[in-house]
Amino acid sequence: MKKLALHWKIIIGLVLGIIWALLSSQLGWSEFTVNWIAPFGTIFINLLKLIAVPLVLFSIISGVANIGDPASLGRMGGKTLGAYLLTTILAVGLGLTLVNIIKPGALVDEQSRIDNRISYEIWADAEGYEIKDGINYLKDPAFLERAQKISDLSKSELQDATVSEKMETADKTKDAGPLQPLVDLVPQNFFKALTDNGLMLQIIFFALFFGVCLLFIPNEKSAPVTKLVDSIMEVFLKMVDLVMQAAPFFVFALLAGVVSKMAGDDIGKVWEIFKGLSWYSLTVFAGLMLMIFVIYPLILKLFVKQIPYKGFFKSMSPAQTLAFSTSSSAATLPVTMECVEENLGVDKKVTSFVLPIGATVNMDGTCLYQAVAVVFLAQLHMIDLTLGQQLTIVLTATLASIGSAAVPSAGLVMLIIVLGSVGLNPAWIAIIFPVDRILDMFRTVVNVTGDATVSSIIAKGEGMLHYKEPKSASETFDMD
Ligand code: DAS
Repeated sequence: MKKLALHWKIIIGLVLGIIWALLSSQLGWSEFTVNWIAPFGTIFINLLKLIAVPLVLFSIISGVANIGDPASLGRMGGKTLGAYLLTTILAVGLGLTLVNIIKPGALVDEQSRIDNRISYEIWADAEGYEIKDGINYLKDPAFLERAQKISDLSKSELQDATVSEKMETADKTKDAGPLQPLVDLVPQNFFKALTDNGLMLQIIFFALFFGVCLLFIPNEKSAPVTKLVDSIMEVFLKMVDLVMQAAPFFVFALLAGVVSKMAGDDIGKVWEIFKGLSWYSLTVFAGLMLMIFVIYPLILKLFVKQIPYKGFFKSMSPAQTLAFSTSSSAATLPVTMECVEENLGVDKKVTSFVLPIGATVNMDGTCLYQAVAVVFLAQLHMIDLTLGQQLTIVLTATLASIGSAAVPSAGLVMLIIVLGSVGLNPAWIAIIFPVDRILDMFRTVVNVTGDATVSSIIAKGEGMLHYKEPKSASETFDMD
C-alpha cells in the first residue's frame, strides 16, 4: 500500500485524539487522559519550539548575511513590513465588518444583556472609565431595582482578587501605551530573550542586527561565520524532520488532552458552553475562512500571477495542518519554510528573512479574532462602541497581534490590552475562554497562510520566485 503522506497521518492522529477524549469523558477516563496522554502533546510542542527558537535566530542571520549587498536588505525589509502591515489592517477591517453585520453578541436574550450592561456600568463607574455610548441604565429609575440586585453581585465580584488583579494588569498595560510593543522590541539581555519564548520579537531584532553587521564587515572575515551559520541551520532542519516523523502520535496526545481538559467528565457542560458561544465562534470562523479562501488568493492573483489557486493550497497544506494541530506559528515555522521554499519555489534568501519575522509580527488571524472578540463582548453587554473606539481597536489589535508571541493562546492574552484600550472589562476574556483553543487552531492557520502569501509577493518583486506546478502529490514537500 502506498505510504500515506505524513499530513494525512497527522489528521488521523488529530481525529482519533478528539474521539478518544469524547469517549473518555463518557467513560470517566478524563483523569487518565489528562495525566497520562496529554503530557506527550506538551512534549511535542516543547520539542518544536525548542527547535524553532534557534532556527529563527540562525535562519534570519543566514538570510540577512546571504543577501549580499546591504542595499537590497533595506528594499526587502521595507517591502516586507509594509506588506505585513497591509494584510493585518485588512484582517482587522474584515473582522470589524463581520461582527458589526452579524452582531453575535446581540443574538443573546435581551434580559441577560441588560443585566450585563448594568454590571458593566457599575464596573466602569468603579474604575472611572467614561461611558461613551450615552446610555446609562444606572440613572434610569426603571432599572434601579435590577441594578440594586446586580450591584450586590458585581460588588462582591469586584472584591474578588482575581478580577482586581486583572484590572491591575489591564491598568499597567493601559499605562504602557500603544507603542509598548515597539519599545519591547529591543532586548536588554540577549540570553534572557533566548530563554523566554514570549520574547521572540527580541530574538528577531538581535538576529537582524547581527546579520546586518555581518554584511558590513569584510567578506574574508564574514564568510566563515556565514558558512558556520548555514551548517548549524541544516542541523536544526534535520531535527524538525525527525520530530515530524513522530507527529501523528504527538498530535493524537495533544488533541486528546485539549478536549479532555475542556470536557472533564461532563460532556453536557461542554455542549452548553459551545451553544452559548456558537454565534461568536461562527463569526470568527467566517472571517478566518474568508481570509484563507478569498482574500489571500485575491492578493496572489493581483500580485503573483504564476501561483494557481489549487497549487497554493496543495503547497501549503502540510504547514497549515501543523499550524492547526499545534496552534503555534513558531512551532510550525520550520515546516512553513520548507513548504514555501520547496513547493512554492520561493528563494531561501527571501524565506529565511521574511518568514521568521512573519511568524511573530504578522498575525492576521489573531488580529481579526481580537477585533471580533472585543465587539462581541461589547454587544453582549449592550455597549455600542463609537467609531473612534472601533478605530482604536484597529490600532491596538494590530499592535497587539504584532506583540503576540507565536505560541498557543498568545492572542487571548493580548486581548486584555485591546479590551482595556476601549474601556471594557479585561476580566471578560473568561467568557470566550472555553472556545479559544479551538479558534486558536484556525487563526494560526491564517497567520501561517498570510506569511506564505507575503513571502510569495516579496519573492516575485525580488525576482526570486521559481514556482513550478508539482506533477504529482509525491512531488510536493509533505514532510516524508
Ligand atoms: N497561536 C498564535 C500563533 O502561533 C496565534 C494566537 O494565539 O492568536 O500564531
